[in-house]
Amino acid sequence: MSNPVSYNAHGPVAVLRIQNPPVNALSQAVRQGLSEAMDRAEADADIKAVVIVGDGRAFIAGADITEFGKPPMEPNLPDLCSRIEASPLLVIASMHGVSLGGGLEVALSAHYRIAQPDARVGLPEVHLGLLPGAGGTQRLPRLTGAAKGIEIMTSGGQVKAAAALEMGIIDKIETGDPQEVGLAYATELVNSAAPRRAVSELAGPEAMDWDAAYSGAVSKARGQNSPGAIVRAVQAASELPFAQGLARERALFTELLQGDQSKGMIHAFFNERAVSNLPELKGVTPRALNAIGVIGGGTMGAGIATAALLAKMQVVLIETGEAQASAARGRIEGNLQGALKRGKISQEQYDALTQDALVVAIDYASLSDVDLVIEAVFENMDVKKEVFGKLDAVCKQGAILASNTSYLDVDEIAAATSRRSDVIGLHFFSPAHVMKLLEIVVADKTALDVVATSFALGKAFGKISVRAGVCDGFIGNRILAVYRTAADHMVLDGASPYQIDRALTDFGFAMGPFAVADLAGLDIGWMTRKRKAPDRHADERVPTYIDKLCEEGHFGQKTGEGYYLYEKGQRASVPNPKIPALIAAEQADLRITPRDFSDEEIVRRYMCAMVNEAAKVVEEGIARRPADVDMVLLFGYGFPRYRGGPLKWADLQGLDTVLADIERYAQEDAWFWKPATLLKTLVADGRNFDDLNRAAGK
Ligand code: T1G
Repeated sequence: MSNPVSYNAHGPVAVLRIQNPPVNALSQAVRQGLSEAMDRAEADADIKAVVIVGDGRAFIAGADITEFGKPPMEPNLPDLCSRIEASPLLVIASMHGVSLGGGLEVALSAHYRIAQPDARVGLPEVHLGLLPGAGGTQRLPRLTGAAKGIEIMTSGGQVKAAAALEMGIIDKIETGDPQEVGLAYATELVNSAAPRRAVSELAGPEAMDWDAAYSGAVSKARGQNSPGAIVRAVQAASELPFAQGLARERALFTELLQGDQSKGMIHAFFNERAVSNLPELKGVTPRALNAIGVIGGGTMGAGIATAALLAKMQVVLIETGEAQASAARGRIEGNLQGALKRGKISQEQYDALTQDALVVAIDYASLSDVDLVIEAVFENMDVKKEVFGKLDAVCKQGAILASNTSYLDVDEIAAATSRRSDVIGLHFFSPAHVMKLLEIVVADKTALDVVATSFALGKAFGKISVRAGVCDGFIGNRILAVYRTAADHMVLDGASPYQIDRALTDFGFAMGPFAVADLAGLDIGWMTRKRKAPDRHADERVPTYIDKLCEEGHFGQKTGEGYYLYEKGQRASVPNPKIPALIAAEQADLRITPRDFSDEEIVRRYMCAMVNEAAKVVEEGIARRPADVDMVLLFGYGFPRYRGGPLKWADLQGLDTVLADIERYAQEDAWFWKPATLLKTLVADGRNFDDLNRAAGK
């Protein structure tokens, strides 16, 4: 392995250039290279200053996350930072692109920091379930003050150069080649006999009400540990001498690194990237994607059209009539107004998108030149087949025909066309221009370049795209149906929907299953139960108490009444007093004597049902890898990121304990709790889901 840190003396200034593509992560070789280069500079009497600069697109993106979980390798980053800071030479960091995590910590251990105007700095360790572990919690607040330092570290956000200059994180902004800019600054400092400025020698940050800050961070963190730990580390910076504060930081960092939450979040970090890297697509060229057709301008269609417009594509949206077309345009403009308000687009971009890029029509002939069409009409197979037949007739050769169906058989839809290899499923989640998840449903005959084009579309839309096979509900909705049923079974057996919702939000879900049902619309579950009724197995327990509410026309938030009552426009969660009686009536019909459930049992059953069905989804090849299921649940179903996803959670619990519980539950209900074969095989072999992820490769 060649040394990733080059050393070049320019008069009295030594340039240390890090070359570790793609983002100059601080691997062991980089750390060692920096340490040796500092030794070399200090051994040369002619050298008065050192410039540290990154090659390529970034200064340094942080510690090398691939090293986490492996035995630590010297030199460790905190010691390297202290070593750099202690140098008798002037040390200058010349920053460009991103300087994140350990990268900013290296820069903070320098004596001066200069940056390009478009450079960004940050300490995003909180997104990995960690805190800055190389002095960041001690040095940053010495420059920014405690409150600002806590805000930067608990948000994990990136700070633009101008703001960083304002806060004192950097000393100067200069446009130019980062190495030249760094050299010029170093020369200026040497010539002016500028003093060494060790940040660690600055006074600690001001005191504050640390317990209030701590509980504030904890309450916002929804169960994640690192924000609270960050506050305690900054408190140490304020109350202890630097060395002791550093030791406190190290202890807090080590505790987080050894905990499950950082394992879950690092799993999420790597797999949200890996999930779209399908080996079978290597070398496959996607088709052109300049103009997109959308069929249907309801919430989903308008959201998809918005996502395409924001991805700088031409959009032709088809509706059934002038009034519907006008309403669809209104929805899209409303979505874009939101993007305008959030600063994602400028006014002139808004005008260009709505006046030039978007065409809303009622004649399918307008689609004759689009590269790909996404159908987002009513979830009815006959309607979809009719639409695809018309698309097949008007779209150009090579145009891709995609359905946004959330559960219907894409093979059957494809069969309604003469171009089955050009048909695919693109399952967006509402609102389609906001939700990150896109399930790419690959049908039997779908061509590989159509799959590649769909992943290219997902990337252009900024989505986390996951490959799914064809089955009822694909990956996410199929698993949702099962863990939702587990919750319904617990209601019939005695747990209240409100206790279940609370137990699961305490576990880390954004919302519990009954609040989600109210949000999505109780009519959806009602229609699904009616649709599946003909195929229902005799042993299947299907609660029907909520259907009584649907028969009265109460569908949740959209009608103001569901499991909860919603004052006009409120999202208040006031339990609906009708529900307990409906449950009691069904329990009486089924001669069930309700029993108590602990929150722990509720979470355990809910998670075991999710893991069991997820294992079946992997076993059947509907999902390519266990990590793909994890990404679906994280990005489409509000699963807590710091748990990494249901199958990562199961690995961390121990698959043998999960299987043991499922087998115990199966004694009550053998049909619902039939253990997944894959789960039994993994336990028998002493393997886990991550072993399957590694075997499937990137
Ligand atoms: N370590 C290892 N690999 C990394 C990496 C890192 N820190 N950052 C990115 N990569 C890989 C990534 O997996 C992908 O690989 C490729 O680089 C391009 O990334 C002690 C403990 C820097 C803003 O959390 O936020 O320092 O998929 O696709 O969209 O206190 O990557 O190509 O094989 O994301 O242009 C703190 C994490 C670490 C920054 C670039 N730092 N990275 O985004 O490209 S912990 C971070 C990012 C730490 C110290 C603590 C982004 C990016 P592949 P990409 P991008």
